[in-house]
Amino acid sequence: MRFPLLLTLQALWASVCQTMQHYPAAWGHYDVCKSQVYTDEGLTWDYMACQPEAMDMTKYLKVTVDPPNITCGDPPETYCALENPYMCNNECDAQNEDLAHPPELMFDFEGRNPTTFWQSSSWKKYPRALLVNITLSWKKTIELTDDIVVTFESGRPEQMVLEKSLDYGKTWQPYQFYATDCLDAFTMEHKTVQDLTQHTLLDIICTEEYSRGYVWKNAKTVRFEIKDRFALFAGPHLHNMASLYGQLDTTKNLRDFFTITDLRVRLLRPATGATMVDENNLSRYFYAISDIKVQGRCKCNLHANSCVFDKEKLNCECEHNTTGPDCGRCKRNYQGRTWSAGSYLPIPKGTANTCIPSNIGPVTRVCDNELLRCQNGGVCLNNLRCQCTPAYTGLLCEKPRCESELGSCGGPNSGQAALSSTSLPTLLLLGWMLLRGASY
Ligand SMILES: *[C@@H]1O[C@H](CO)[C@@H](O)[C@H](O)[C@H]1NC(C)=O
Ligand SMILES: *[C@@H]1O[C@H](CO)[C@@H](O)[C@H](O)[C@H]1NC(C)=O
Ligand SMILES: *[C@@H]1O[C@H](CO)[C@@H](O)[C@H](O)[C@H]1NC(C)=O
Ligand SMILES: *[C@@H]1O[C@H](CO)[C@@H](O)[C@H](O)[C@H]1NC(C)=O
Ligand SMILES: [Ca+2]
Repeated sequence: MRFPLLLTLQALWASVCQTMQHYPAAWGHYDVCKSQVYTDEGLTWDYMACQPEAMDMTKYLKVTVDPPNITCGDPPETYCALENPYMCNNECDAQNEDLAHPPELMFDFEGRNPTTFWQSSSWKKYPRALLVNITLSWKKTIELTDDIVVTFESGRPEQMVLEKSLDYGKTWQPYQFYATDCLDAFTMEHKTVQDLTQHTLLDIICTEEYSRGYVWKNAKTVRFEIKDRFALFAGPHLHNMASLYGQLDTTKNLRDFFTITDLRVRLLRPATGATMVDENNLSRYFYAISDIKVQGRCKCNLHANSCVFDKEKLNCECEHNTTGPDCGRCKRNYQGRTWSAGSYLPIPKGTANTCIPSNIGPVTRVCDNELLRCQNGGVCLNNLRCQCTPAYTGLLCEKPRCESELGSCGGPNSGQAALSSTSLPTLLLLGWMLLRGASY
């Protein structure tokens, strides 16, 4: 009874595949790399462009705070409220777990109150700037899929820059500037993401939207708006992701804009809540961050639909016979053509651009009728081997048979002539074999 069951399952699977093809919208998220389909030749694999699910990327990062001893609590310190210098009940002590504010608290689970947060030491060295860098590193290329949101526990900083790196922290580019006064802080005009168009989407702007108004105690977040930028192509509710994917496919700059390996929050000036800094009570000025949100997916060049965290590092689980952390090259023995990324086009299945085995394609011919010609009357059979006349041997019939049976040859000139007339193709063949050997 097993046999009919198997057949039924196969029929079911095939009909599932067919159904999926009839409703492309339902699976237009590029979440399968291949599926089995019935064709005239029977059951075969159909390969598609694919990508991992978007996920909470803060679980996989390493955080570094610079300068190293800027986190509060060593030595212990008491802070006053920004709004009220007499309200000084915020204590920080690195030695006491209940009073410590280490960097990890920016990424822990935020349940109900009270919030947990990282805090810097206070602005004791005023008027020297209080500069802090918070660097998030993934050791993996990732693509952002949602807004970056930084939630401040105290006032939002008066000046900060969000930066990104695409080369594991070697070089940095600004993503967005934030200030209470953009002109004064960065000699830039104030803009918001709403001022951007499809043509200016890659512009780096300075915004005052997230720095002003410490009076509203609930305004605690600073954003880098990914979704508003996506919406310029995909429409207000991102209902037309196909349009965005089409753009991403054809515009490398756009793709790279949303791609990072590291992020850096550069805190340049804390909230002061007034035009004048109260020099008599600098315990009111510091940075405190309760949460940072980063949503994204591993960049796998559309060759993987999952990404695993192993040995402290994210890695794509590559399909389509690709390999590497980002599926950025073809596997050994699958270098039949040069590697290329998968493509979102045509929507919704995309193109897998799989790597193909090295031993198919024109380069693997042993003989043909142009360059690799069989010598001395040999005949090329199916490009696979030369059928030599009785007097000759070798891959291209280039060797007189008598060479192996020393001394039994005719004149010394006959061998010589045969050798020189065949040397070019033989060398080509030899070189080709060496190259192939090296690529294995
Ligand atoms: C913060 O990073 C920037 C480069 O992104 C660097 O120039 C600056 O010196 C760093 N500041 C600190 C306090 O480490
Ligand atoms: C941090 O360490 C440096 C040198 O190691 C020192 O100059 C600086 O005063 C320290 N800062 C704090 C806030 O302890
Ligand atoms: C200033 O800070 C200290 C703690 O450093 C606090 O005891 C004092 O009440 C604060 N306020 C004023 C107005 O001095
Ligand atoms: C990769 O190679 C294996 C072994 O030849 C093959 O079974 C598989 O279908 C290939 N996958 C793709 C996507 O070409
Ligand atoms: Ca927290």
